[in-house]
Amino acid sequence: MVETKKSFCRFCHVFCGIEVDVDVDQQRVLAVRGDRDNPFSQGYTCIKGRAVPEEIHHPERLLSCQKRVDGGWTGIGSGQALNEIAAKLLAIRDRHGPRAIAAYVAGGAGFAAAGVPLSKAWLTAVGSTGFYTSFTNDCPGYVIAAHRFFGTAATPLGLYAGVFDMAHADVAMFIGANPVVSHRPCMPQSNTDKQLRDAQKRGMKLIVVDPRRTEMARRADLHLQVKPGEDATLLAGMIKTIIERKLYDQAYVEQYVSGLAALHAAVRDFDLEYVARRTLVPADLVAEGAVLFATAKSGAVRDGAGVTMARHQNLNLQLVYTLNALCGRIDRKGGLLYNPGVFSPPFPDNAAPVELPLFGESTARVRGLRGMYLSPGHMEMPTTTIADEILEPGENRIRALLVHGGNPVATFPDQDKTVRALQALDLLVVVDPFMTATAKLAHYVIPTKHFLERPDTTTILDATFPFPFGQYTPAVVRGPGDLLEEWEIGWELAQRMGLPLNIPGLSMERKPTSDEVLAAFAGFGRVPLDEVRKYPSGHVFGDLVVGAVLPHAIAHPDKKMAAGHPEVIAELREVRAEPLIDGGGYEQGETFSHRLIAIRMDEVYNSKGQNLPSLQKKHRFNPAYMNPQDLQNLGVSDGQHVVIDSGRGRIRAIVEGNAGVMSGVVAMAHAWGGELGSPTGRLIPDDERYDPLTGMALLSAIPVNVQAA
Ligand SMILES: Nc1nc2c(c(=O)[nH]1)N[C@H]1C(S)=C(S)[C@@H](COP(=O)(O)OP(=O)(O)OC[C@H]3O[C@@H](n4cnc5c(=O)[nH]c(N)nc54)[C@H](O)[C@@H]3O)O[C@H]1N2
Ligand SMILES: Nc1nc2c(c(=O)[nH]1)N[C@H]1C(S)=C(S)[C@@H](COP(=O)(O)OP(=O)(O)OC[C@H]3O[C@@H](n4cnc5c(=O)[nH]c(N)nc54)[C@H](O)[C@@H]3O)O[C@H]1N2
Ligand code: SF4
Ligand SMILES: [Mo]
Repeated sequence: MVETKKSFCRFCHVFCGIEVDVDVDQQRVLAVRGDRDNPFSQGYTCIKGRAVPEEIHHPERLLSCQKRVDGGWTGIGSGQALNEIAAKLLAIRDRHGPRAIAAYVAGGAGFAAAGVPLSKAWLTAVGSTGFYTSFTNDCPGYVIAAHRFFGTAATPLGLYAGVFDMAHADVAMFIGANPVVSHRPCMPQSNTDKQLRDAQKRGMKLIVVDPRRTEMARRADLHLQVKPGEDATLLAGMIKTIIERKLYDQAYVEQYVSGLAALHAAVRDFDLEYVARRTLVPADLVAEGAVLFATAKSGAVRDGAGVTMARHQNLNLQLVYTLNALCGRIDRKGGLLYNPGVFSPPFPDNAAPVELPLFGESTARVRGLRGMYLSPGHMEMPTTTIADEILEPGENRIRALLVHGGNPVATFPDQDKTVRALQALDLLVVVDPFMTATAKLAHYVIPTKHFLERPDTTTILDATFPFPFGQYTPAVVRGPGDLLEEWEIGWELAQRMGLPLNIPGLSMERKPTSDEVLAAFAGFGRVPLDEVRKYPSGHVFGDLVVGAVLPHAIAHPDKKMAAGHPEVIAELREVRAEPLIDGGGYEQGETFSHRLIAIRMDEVYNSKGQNLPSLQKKHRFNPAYMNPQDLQNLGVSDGQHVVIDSGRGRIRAIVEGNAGVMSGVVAMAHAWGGELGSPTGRLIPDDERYDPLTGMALLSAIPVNVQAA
């Protein structure tokens, strides 16, 4: 018998509403399609979501825990695996102390409401601060920029400075973000293409800043094809134009923004001829972009990986916040708004924000890096230091690592070092449904239930939806064997190690049900979980709020957003003092031919999806997209190999000509390699060209030389 059940997709961070056809006798998922009754995604799914039946019933999906014995794998029960792991962890802690145990928790665990918090709570109970996530390998610059600009990273607007109220915007500018493919949060994230088209039909102007003429750039009113890594210069030029032509919102700035004079002094030298020579965007287009953005009645700039991963990433984000603030777009209709959420605790009227130190008390043993606070009580250590923290001898060396829903071999910089480090561990436990490149190095691999096999809520994305939206889903099918859910990893390890978890509403006396765990995490919200459960397709519980956070939610004593923060001014001057270099290099004497930029592919999510047949139809590898003229100069054509060399690593890649990629640029997705594709992580060192505050590696706009293979 076939039944159709409502749920939401958790293949990626978007959570589109889905209808799932299930053969209830066989407990098989037959098809997944968009749920038109879901008010958030309105029937939209992408090709990855529709491929979920292939993922859940994949022949290579692990259906039992795997233990490495004599170089091979033996299937064991999950209870047995956890017993053995807990005993080993206790022994390591007794011998070497709690910091010898660390956890890297990433996307695979992150899309379950209680996955990350339970693993974090377990590690805290262990007594270790060695908590790492993909965030510090992706966009830690937000924490720095928010701290400088708002005075706290715990702003009620969140690190993205609010949700884009695009439905009421007259202009949208995307810099280094490609939400049509990536569905980046707060942009808005589901059905982005249609929402953009609808807004454009209504008259909204679209500006895209990207070294590639992406599909979105092609239908933009203005495409600024910037040289990768030069965004700070471009933004400085736009800000200079807006200040000097007095196009900013003077009343708003007077009331809510400080440091305008210092900012102006720092951008004064970015005259548009200089900006054009450096960014390769013609001066008149830089001015046109500034005028178009500033003179619209409402709108926002949204940023993405192109600026959070390239050079001057903290400054880039600060300048994006600044551009929004100068034009009066934060906390204003059609701009960036506060989403009170559904499962989040409400931010009371006129409340002061939570003060939050930037750095935590815990330090890395390398490069002088420190833990950062993302929110109160939540500190993360820089992920780019994990490999060294394992390899460096001495006290507090990491000896046991839990990798929960992540794939370090595919996604960390310096792949060789990452592999060496993982091999040097006394205990590597990988929680993953597949035998990934990382899992292959583990002592234990613990597969978990598929997302359609567990109940869940939209709690983790609460404040990123385009309106306060909430959904609960029951499990759609039963999971096979004795597989655990994401939250059970932390709970079971804590229980076996005799450690209490500090989570209000959860006791260690009796194992809670999944629904009880979900209720505990929803318990502080504006809307009770039982209310949310009444709506199988999810529900919108009110609107985004205009005028909710300014000025009281700014933590600076003057209650103003700091556009002239001294560290920002200093970095702007540094940028201005940098030499103008032709080609890919940054420094005098560097002779790199290209810059390699990070892009996302439609058909995969980082390393996920590469093994699904319908997604493999598009590509079985990650092409190196290059301008056809560049390919001709190299004497190679589509499908042929090039060698890409960063000076620190080299990879072979298969080229594909694309006239939309600007000359001098190689565009590639990451997380490929092994049997399929080219691992760009091999080109990227973790100890050179990294951000000195966050340790973030240079993941985009990387100087490289390209040659025919
Ligand atoms: N389909 C799919 N979706 C994904 C993912 C995936 O792998 N596949 N990954 C997810 C993850 S983990 C993340 S963090 C998000 C990222 O989501 P986004 O932030 O939207 O990132 P991208 O889609 O890579 O778009 C970044 C754009 O920046 C451009 N770019 C690169 N370097 C520069 C630069 O120096 N300057 C400027 N101005 N632009 C530059 C690229 O050409 C690209 O078009 O996507 C998420 N969504
Ligand atoms: N060179 C380079 N490196 C990069 C980037 C780049 O652009 N260039 N981007 C960076 C960014 S933005 C990010 S976010 C990181 C991503 O880094 P990671 O999050 O480490 O990478 P993913 O490939 O998303 O890993 C997800 C893992 O979760 C597993 N998984 C899938 N479903 C489940 C589940 O239900 N439960 C569990 N437990 N696991 C599951 C998948 O099999 C996969 O192994 O990579 C970063 N690295
Ligand atoms: S964008 Fe695609 S993969 Fe992500 S939640 Fe929606 S349907 Fe699933
Ligand atoms: Mo990411």
